[in-house]
Amino acid sequence: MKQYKTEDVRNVAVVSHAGSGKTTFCEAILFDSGSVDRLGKVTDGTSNFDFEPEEVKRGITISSSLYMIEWKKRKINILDTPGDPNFSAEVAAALQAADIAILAVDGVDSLKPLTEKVWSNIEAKGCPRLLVVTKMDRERADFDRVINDVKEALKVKPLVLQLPIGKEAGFKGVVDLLSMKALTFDGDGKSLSRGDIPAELREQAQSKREVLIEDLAEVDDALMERYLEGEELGADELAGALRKGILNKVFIPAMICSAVLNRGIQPILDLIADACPSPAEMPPVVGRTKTGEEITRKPALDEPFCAYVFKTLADPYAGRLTLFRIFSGKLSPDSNFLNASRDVKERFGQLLTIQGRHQKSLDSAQAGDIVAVAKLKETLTGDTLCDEKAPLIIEPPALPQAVISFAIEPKAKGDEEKITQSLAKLAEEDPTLVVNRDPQTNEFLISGMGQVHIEVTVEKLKRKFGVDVNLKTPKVPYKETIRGKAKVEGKLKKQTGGRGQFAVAWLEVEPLPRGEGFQFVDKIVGGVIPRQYIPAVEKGVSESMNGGALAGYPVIDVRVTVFDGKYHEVDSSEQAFKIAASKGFKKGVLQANPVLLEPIMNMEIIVPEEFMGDVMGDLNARRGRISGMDSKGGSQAIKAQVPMAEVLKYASDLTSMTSGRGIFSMEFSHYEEVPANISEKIIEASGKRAEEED
Ligand SMILES: Nc1nc2c(ncn2[C@@H]2O[C@H](COP(=O)(O)OP(=O)(O)OP(=O)(O)O)[C@@H](O)[C@H]2O)c(=O)[nH]1
Ligand SMILES: [Mg+2]
Repeated sequence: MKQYKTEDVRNVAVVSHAGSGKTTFCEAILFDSGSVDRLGKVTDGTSNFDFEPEEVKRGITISSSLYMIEWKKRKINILDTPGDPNFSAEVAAALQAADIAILAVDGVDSLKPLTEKVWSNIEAKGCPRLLVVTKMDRERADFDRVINDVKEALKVKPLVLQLPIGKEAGFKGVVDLLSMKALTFDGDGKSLSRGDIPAELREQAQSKREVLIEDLAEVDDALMERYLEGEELGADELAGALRKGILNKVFIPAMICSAVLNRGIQPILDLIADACPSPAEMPPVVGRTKTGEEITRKPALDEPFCAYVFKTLADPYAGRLTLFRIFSGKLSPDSNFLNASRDVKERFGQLLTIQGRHQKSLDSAQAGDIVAVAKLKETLTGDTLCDEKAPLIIEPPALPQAVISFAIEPKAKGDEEKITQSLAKLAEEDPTLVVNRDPQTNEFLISGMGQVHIEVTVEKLKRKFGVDVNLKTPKVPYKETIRGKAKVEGKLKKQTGGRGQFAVAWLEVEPLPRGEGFQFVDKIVGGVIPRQYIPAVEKGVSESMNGGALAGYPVIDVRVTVFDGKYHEVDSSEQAFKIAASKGFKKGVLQANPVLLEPIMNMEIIVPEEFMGDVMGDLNARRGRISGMDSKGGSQAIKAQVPMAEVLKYASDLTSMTSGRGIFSMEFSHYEEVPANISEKIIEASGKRAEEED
């Protein structure tokens, strides 16, 4: 394959909220650039980006896809990302590989709460960005409204480069305000004609151009001076100001298109090729040495090789495919390198370029490019690959916290092992998938970013690995503790022929502050319990803490003091003291006012204002305590603490409450007492309440 210079590469990630038209826009790019012969559609399964069966079935993007095209002799790597918040980690990962973010906003729906979330990802990355207003052919598509919303909600300055020609279904093309020409598209949209601006748009175009020129002049003091003196600025000067303004993020250039009709795509490609920065113009990548010192690598060929792995594909047959962005140096096939994040050496086989679901082999790759290799052994997403002699680690973006958990069990007995292995494979390509066994409930749990994430995981388990599983709401890991103190005698006395068993341990049980766990205090004096039996007493207590006296849940936050006891020369043993202590502890807990504790979660919920009342009322009904509210451009962020037992299915409940427009995040905060009426039901249901015995 042709080798491109770093200066001739452009890396763009198309990002936005769900369904804004990102994939369709990317399809039109493939078609216009001649990479494919037919315009791919997400609606009929012919998409070159959304090709996984789980994506086709739902008509949404789940996994980001890469496709390389050529436009004006430039190599443009396009990363199409999912908009669904279930897969938001894919967006952050794609932005790590890209230099330019294209925010695709639906011309009808404009911004949504989620667009702001995505925008904060772009801001965190700090890269140049473009605004593409999509679906201009739809009824009530309104470019001006989107521009105003972007200005207000995202606090950036849109740079309007175009005007639409024709409305809705009659959207024919655009007025290019820089060249003051009308660009119209015919037939399949590939043929573009340049002509005069239609008479009815001339006046509007003129006034918009004036604003545009002034905005561009602001990029450069010298240019501004000449502009203010009334001088005419040349096309080259304006183009230079546009490049500089994009690179320095002075504004966000705004363009329009209809991807379904394939209108307006080519001018956007021109802007990417002509005015957007190449990797060579990007600041050096920052990493750290093993000892934490900061080091940088310039995007140049004479720097040591370094690359960041932003994506892993795990195919059960073809094996692992590792996608990475090269930040410095160059690379040839069959070379060795260091995975600095894991401190292991790996060997590259064949270098590959990714074209949607297909791959092509590459002779070499260099700074600025996005490529892949197959069958690396140790390397996973988020790792840094580098020259052995010049190691550095690039910090991966923080992964979002899982918000939903399910207990998972095989439909067929004996598939447990296969489930564990297959889930581990899936977690390789999806770092937001968390798989673990709850030590308390002994359930096998999968946790993720939402209902859809978990459902997709289950479908992939079946499709890729042939394992069928059932999902169940997980059990809440309740705990038990005590509120009062008690002094009790733990006693074992058995005289049934032969050698007897005898031990007495007097214990004091008392509560500890929340989160302190377990303390054991030995206050035995005068050898009333011989030294060698004290560890057995502690063991007897700690083992019986695993199943409390109320409902069989683990007991936490207690101090147990052994302060007196009795023993027998012949009949006492370690075992006897262990049993005596265990009986004593259970009795002590029952006498010390035992209570049930439940996990409380910290939640942040973001919803459009219109759903505020419903969501707040619902939180109250779930015993939630609202701790803060913050309004951000049409949406409300609510912070609350809610018992875990009440939000096990919150992801799907919020979706139905807000027609899918709400998002939330949740993490464990602390344990708290369960209110008495609820506690009584849980204890009843457990059937494990202990009776006091002697
Ligand atoms: N009328 C019209 N519909 C469009 C256009 N672009 C996309 N659509 C439709 O909008 C819907 C969503 O399009 P996608 O391209 O899948 O949107 P997306 O942003 O990639 O969606 P996610 O990846 O799931 O976030 C589909 O039904 C498309 O056919 C357009 O330019 N005009
Ligand atoms: Mg998509």
